Amino acid sequence: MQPTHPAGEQRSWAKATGFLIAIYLVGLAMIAGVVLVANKSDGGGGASASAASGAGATIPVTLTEFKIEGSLMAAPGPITLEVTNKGSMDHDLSVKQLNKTTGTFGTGKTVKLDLGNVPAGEYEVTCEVPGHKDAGMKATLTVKEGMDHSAAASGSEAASGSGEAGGTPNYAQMDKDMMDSFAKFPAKTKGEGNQVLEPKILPDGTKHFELTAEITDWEVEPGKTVKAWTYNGMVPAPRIMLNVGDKIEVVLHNKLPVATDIHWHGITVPFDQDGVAPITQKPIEPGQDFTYHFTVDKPEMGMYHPHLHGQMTLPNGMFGQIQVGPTPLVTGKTVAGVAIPNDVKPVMDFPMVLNDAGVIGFALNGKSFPATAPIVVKEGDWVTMTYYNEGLQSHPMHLHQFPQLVTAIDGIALDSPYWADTVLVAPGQRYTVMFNANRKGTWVFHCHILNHAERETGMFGMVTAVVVQ
Ligand SMILES: [Cu+2]
Repeated sequence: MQPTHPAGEQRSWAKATGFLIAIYLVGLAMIAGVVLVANKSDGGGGASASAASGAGATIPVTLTEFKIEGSLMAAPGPITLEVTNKGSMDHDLSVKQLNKTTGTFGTGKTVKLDLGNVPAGEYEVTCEVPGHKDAGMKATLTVKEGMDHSAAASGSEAASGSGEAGGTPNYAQMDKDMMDSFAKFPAKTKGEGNQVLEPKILPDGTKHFELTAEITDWEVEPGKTVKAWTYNGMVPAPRIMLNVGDKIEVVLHNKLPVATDIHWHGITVPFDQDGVAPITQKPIEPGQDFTYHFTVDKPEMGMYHPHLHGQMTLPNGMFGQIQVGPTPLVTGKTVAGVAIPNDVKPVMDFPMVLNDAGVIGFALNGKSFPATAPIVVKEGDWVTMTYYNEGLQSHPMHLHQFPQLVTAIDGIALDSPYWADTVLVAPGQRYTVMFNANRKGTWVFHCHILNHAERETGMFGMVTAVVVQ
């Protein structure tokens, strides 16, 4: 027997629920009211609270990676910016000349920024999260007699025509932009990261490496050159490839404007070489040199980067690969019914360094699609590769059609390797995989968090392809 509820009981339940929701909404409205009043009263810079009410412009502004969009023009008088973060990371909106900022806020949120009574003039509008302004998050607010922002076509870069700041997307334009973005791949680009760093061999056999930390121009994709924070002027930094038993020294020249250090992430080193200022060493001040020296005595897949100011320096480009011994490989084994031949000889062994923030933004090996390098092989070839996630987010890396055999995690070879078509790599992790490119075609290879790979103006960021000839 099924227990049944009389219809009347259900209705009263619905009524009660409706009542509770109503109370909840009233509560929310009250809280929102309090917040608005609080915002008005903390104006600080001489704007009168009453000026913000009544006539005056309210301009919708959208923040994304890395753009500020909106019709940034108005007549002199009270101006409020209604700022929405449509990006995938935290941003702020600041008008420094007016001493106003929203403060940092997260994805999906809208914050009202009351600029007060604004006289005629041009005002720079920026995101002050380190690196974001340089990456493109700046625009100009034009305040001029006779200006009406609602009548103006576009403020900064609403040129994509998608109506990001309100209105209907231009779908035909989106289709065209998408096709255009594919057509540009692979784009010719200046600068190549991950180049192997050759050591000088000292008389006692020590391998001597030199690294210079400095800010240099870096082309992330054609048309987007940023002030990257680099080792030896490249993103990712030079690869340091070692044999088990190597004794090494690495001299770091600090030409950055801040103190730094180098942490050998995933590499076994003595305490005073771990590169964690001020715990294991003194910070390396601007203009100073420091020499690390240690012996590597087992196979490891590591990466190196500053520990000091890591949240700024890593996203801006300071990361590289350091490897001891050969890349883990599985041969002569059957995994989930698939036999791996005894004589597998990968034609390619490459690092795929992931990044998602700072001036570099969403990128594979320091480049954003269409400037990412395709992996070009012949039908039947085996490939090994290792993901190094130096970013701030996890990335599910999806290779079309060719299952990836995960052979090692964080450089530790697995007793039970496994197949996956999407490999989730968290920040700080390294996943080593191998795959058999056994069918011809141009197979797409991308992060499957879709806004890391695509935006309304087409493909970008963490996308490349395996081209099998
Ligand atoms: Cu991603």
